[in-house]
Amino acid sequence: MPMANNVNGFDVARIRADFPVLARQIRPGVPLVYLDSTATSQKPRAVIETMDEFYRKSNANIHRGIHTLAEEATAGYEGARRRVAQFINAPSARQVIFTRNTTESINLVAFTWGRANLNAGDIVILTEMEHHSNLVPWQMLAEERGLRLEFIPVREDGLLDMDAYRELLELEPCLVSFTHMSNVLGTINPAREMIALAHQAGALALVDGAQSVPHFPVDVQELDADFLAFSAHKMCGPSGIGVLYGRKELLEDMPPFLGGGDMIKRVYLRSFAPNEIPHKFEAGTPAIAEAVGLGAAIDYLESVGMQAIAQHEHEIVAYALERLEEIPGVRVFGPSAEHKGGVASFTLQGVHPHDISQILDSFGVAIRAGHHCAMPLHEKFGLPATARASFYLYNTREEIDRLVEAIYQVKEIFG
Ligand code: C6P
Repeated sequence: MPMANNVNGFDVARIRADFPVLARQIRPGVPLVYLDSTATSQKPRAVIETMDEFYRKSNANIHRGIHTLAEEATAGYEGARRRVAQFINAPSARQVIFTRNTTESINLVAFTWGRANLNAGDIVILTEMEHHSNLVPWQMLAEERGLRLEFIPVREDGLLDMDAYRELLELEPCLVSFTHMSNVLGTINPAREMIALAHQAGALALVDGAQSVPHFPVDVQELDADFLAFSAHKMCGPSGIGVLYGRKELLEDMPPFLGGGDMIKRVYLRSFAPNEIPHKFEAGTPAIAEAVGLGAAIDYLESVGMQAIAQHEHEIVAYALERLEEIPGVRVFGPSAEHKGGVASFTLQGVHPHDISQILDSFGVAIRAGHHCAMPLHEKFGLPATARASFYLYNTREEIDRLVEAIYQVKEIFG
């Protein structure tokens, strides 16, 4: 088992030993420096082995069979749901819906709650720093329903303009949907305050937790969130499974999303009666082994301690900003480390981010380059793309040093 839940005793070497891929050499003598956890995290042995064991011992479909394997698979799947509920402090596991990912969770809200509740002229507030998955579903619904979308501006320093938000709330929106943490700027938005303000204005609040739930403690009751969406693959779990948390009354009133098996109570030739939550929103055979893997990922993260992870990432990003900013020609985007999670997006004068990424890869350093599915945000900063290094519990100061050395090599190659 990994280390103790103790900020001061954070033993990154021991954590790294839990992640087989981190021992990889990209080429002989060139060890991997994985700085792309915002795209997807690496997986600890505990998750890989739990899923392997599920397939070796208990694989069966859920909710359907009465044989031992079906009962074990169902217990694993529903146990994972309870584990997720505890992790985000949901009042009930019934409020945890398994989806494919954050994107599907947000689409589910837009196309069930949104279609049932929003009409021409209704206002949805988003922010300028949203990932496309919290923009496009609302644009699609706006087109269908004649909604009005408004955007909280991002200030030059990478923080949201809260005065502008207060003014937008005077328009009496129906929903405020925003990212808890930007995948480009790293900005951690004041979710609790934003939700309280939304509620005071009579609006519901959806939190895109794709980058928050994996990195620091998130408590849906403390936040008073109406909806929270996140993905397992960014939190040491497998791809193919995500979560939508919702307030019970809202979920109960919402129509189903997809139709098919498991989401029904009764089916007639011309009609059906939907199942109770959460099954109402889980049509067809779900990602069973992946749910079990997500449960193992949560066990792993909690054994390290979410607070300790947040503290470690804070130290790593502060060091990264300090080192990157000392490189002539490098410009780092987003707020100071105090308001930021483990993301450092930057440009290097005269070099396209794709070239940076490609050259860094030859030194074993994996970063992402592009618009990171946040084109409007890049446009706002007048950039087609940025290079992005992102950090998680397994990253070290030495890896930041390797990143910086590799950037100096890029500078040398480009003269
Ligand atoms: N951002 C990145 O490299 P999915 O793809 O559904 O698991 O997550 C979508 C998503 C939603 N919101 C935020 C804030 C995100 O960062 C992401 C995923 C990855 O930045 C992949 S584009």
